[in-house]
Amino acid sequence: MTGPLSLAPGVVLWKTLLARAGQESMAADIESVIRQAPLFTPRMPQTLKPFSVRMSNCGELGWISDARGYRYERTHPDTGRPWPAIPDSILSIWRRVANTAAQPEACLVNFYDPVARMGLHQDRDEADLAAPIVSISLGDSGRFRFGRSVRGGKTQSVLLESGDVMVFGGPARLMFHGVDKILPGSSTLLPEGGRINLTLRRVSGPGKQSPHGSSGESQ
Ligand code: MD6
Ligand code: FE
Repeated sequence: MTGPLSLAPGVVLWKTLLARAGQESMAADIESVIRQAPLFTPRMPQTLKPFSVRMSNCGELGWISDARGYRYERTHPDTGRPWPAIPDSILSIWRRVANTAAQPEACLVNFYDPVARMGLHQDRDEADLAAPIVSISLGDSGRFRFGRSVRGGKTQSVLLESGDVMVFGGPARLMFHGVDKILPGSSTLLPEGGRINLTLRRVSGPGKQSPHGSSGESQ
């Protein structure tokens, strides 16, 4: 761990915040999440083109994308079951770096095989843009590109390696970003290879309580 590096206003990178043992126990926790909530293939709402990244979620709310659009749902699109709880190993990273008393409501699990990538996008399906997004990387390294708050602005890229944690908040909260490339074989953490990225988010508006199974007053 080399302490927080400020990459741009609102973008902070904690290199190897998780040492190998912490990465291993978090990978085991994610494996258990995926056993309960299997990876699904999201599709672009208009074209129905499948994403190359497969996804799952834990937490009260999970992000999905299909013909009905991008949105948060309380249940898995294939199994219909509620998402599993966010494991403590992941919550404790949020508490260390998010700098807010609020708890995350959603944890999106992205799984990249060696040829998967994620196009430039903004994360703006959340009503609460005051809270940061905390991103945790496990397994193979990924080249993460981020840039200005408008499409077409200048971008820079950074290699996200296993155990790295990035915080995206404040002026960076609506910045365009994506993953250009996975570096196969760059980590021995995941036996089958690939990269896992976790993004922890607040979803409902600031000041609202977590919905906790009530009738969904958020948004
Ligand atoms: C990834 N990350 O690293 C994709 N979004 O695989 C994201 O899309 C992301 O890292 C919002 C904030 C931080 C992120
Ligand atoms: Fe994103």
